Amino acid sequence: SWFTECMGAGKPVQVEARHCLVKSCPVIDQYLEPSTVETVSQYACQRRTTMENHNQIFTDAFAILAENAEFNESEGPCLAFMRAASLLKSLPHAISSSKDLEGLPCLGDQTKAVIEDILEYGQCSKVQDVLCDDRYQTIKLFTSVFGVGLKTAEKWYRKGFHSLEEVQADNAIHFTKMQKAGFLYYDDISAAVCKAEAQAIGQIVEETVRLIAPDAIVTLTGGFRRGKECGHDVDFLITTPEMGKEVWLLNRLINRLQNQGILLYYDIVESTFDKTRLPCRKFEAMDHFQKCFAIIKLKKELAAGRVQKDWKAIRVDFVAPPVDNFAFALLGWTGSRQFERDLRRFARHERKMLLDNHALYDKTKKYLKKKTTNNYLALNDVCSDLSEWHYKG
Ligand code: DCT
Ligand code: MG
Repeated sequence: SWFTECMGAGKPVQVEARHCLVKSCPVIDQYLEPSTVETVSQYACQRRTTMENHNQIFTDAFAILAENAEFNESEGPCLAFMRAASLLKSLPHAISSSKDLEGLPCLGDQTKAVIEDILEYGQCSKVQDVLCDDRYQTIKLFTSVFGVGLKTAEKWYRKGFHSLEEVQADNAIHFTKMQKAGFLYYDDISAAVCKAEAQAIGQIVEETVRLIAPDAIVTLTGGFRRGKECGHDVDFLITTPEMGKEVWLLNRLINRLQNQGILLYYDIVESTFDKTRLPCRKFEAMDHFQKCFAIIKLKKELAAGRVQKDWKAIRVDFVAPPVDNFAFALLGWTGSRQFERDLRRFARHERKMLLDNHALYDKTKKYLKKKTTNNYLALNDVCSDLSEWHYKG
């Protein structure tokens, strides 16, 4: 009944219950095109996804297979598993038989076989094989160190190392400043950051920024903005109403945190923001804003769980976009990865536009939309149905 209600009277639509997403919401429905309500969209940005995952048994399996494919640099399979996981997370019910998969997008033979295995045996042998795989286990361990990417992890694995102790004991390895911090604070930063800890860090950042620039904008982003209960870091966007002052603000913030004695590590990545070289066409390319990857001390009283020392080390990312690009930076840094990927794909294929963390570009007009207001309008067009529910979900 909710479906006919939102489709309007006199327009009966036949759709099977298993393909409906969530209950009608007037705020959302006015933006949704009939086709997106009728079927499950292939785009994550067109699917209502809440924090309630009814298919965790499958999505956990896909996460492992995707990670393993990433470690093997098998881009196609990695993407396929991530897409399948994202799709299953949006379903308002648990998959209980292979019949439930009929008509769903983003599922190929391989992903369906995984689901069928789990339905039949409670687990998937492919996933079990990955979990027992020496290379997977070791690469996972090595890449869990802050500052260690796939290339470095592979190098260490090829040297025959299997533990962090073995790696650290090798005098021939030169560790970057980031990796040294990664090893030093490994126990703390490999533990999840919970919402209360993120909020406590947010308060410190907010208060410190206010002392520097009372009119500055500080926004918690990343997984915590999506409502996640825990994450691996805390992400912030900071900017000033005055264009160009944001870099100064970020530098001052870092100085102040350092003076407070709570900055354990920081790495400022200078802005390479060059409007003449936009749009950035590389799909997963990072943006060009000034940013800082940091590790901050959070007092024991504010940290969740058992902490041996007086403080817990927390990974924090700061990004400082110019205020004109703030909306796009916020959209890009809110995530999830799959949501961002699909939002860009949707903009490109369905709206003939290019979206990145800096702006939205109209491909048909072949120029960068100059006025920020235009960008905001265009952005609204692409993801009008997004702000109201995705981030609140
Ligand atoms: N992001 C992206 N593409 C990537 C990496 C990141 O679009 N390849 C965006 C989406 C999320 C945001 O940046 C912040 O990144 P993370 O902190 O890595 O992600 P998260 O969703 O906040 O996850 P976590 O809770 O583990 O921190
Ligand atoms: Mg994060």
